[in-house]
Amino acid sequence: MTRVFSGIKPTGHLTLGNYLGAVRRWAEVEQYETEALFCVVDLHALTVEHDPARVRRLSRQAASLLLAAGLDPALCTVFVQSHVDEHTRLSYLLECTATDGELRRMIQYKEKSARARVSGDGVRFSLLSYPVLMAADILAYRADEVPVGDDQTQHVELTRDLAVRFNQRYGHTFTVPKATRPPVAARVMDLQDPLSKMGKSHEAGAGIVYLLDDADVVRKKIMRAVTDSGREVAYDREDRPGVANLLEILAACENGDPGELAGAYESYGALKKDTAEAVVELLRPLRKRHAALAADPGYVDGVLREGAERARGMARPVVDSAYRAMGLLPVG
Ligand code: AQP
Repeated sequence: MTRVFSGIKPTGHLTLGNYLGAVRRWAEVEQYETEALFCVVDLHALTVEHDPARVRRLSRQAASLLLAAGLDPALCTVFVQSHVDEHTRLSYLLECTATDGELRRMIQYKEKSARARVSGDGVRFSLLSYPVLMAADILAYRADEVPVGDDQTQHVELTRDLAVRFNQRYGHTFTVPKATRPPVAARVMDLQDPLSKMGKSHEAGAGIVYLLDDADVVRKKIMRAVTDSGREVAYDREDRPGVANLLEILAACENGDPGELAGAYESYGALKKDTAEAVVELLRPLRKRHAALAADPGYVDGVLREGAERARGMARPVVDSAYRAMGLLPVG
């Protein structure tokens, strides 16, 4: 059976981008069709300025939202990265496999390190090495596929390169994984700045729809989305990014096609109204289940404990064999 691994960083409140680009597919497809592991990758949240109490709170909230989105612990493994030591054990071996040059080429590193420099925060070394930890997250489970939004494909490419290099140098140890993406909404854009990705760690603003926003807030944000100067509703990502973003969001909600949907609208106002209602309806059950789960943190903690145990059992032998392959002396 195909094995799947994917993760979400507790760097902010989960957004519509996270849901349409990743989590919805995990819940609707992957957990049924594959052997799937889904992880709150909390160590990745430490690569930038963070408040420890907030990271803790957001980690539990992210786990609750994954369950509220429909992940079923009887079908898949849901856990927190820092609960399974194998990720950091393997990360070091992969640091000894990766090169400084290939890490400095990562687009996210270039963007985030530039932002950190401008704001006067130092650039943490872990920001550079973060894609190696991500590679360890995936390779420790010998995952075949990594369902992600577009922004993560470069990191999955690096993971593939590291797996191939390690296998060639030290003997076959890792499965070489591939990224998979959703058919639409692989990159949901900020509603106020449709040239930038809707990101949960970005400064909170009117352009980001959070999964836990009230229905009226969602409506307001979508109705105020920046569109383009034209009037005709056309699906054109290059020239009409704002409208294209709305069409993609609507298409994702309705399992439709953005190009075909464009033909059904004569005004931006009508498109915004339908998109807002579609998003509100899509998120309604999730918000309801989340409210119930938030009232029962003991249940969520139990799921994470069992998930970590299962994950550890899967990762341990793989990481142990990587240690041996690289020449480390086993405990006598
Ligand atoms: N806007 C998006 N559209 C489609 N997919 C998205 N994903 C994230 N944003 C979008 C996908 O969601 C999964 C988890 O994402 P993440 O936690 O790694 O990234 P984030 O929400 O983008 O969080 P940050 O902290 O704001 O990340 P940076 O600043 O690194 O972009 C992934 O599968 C991702 O592709």
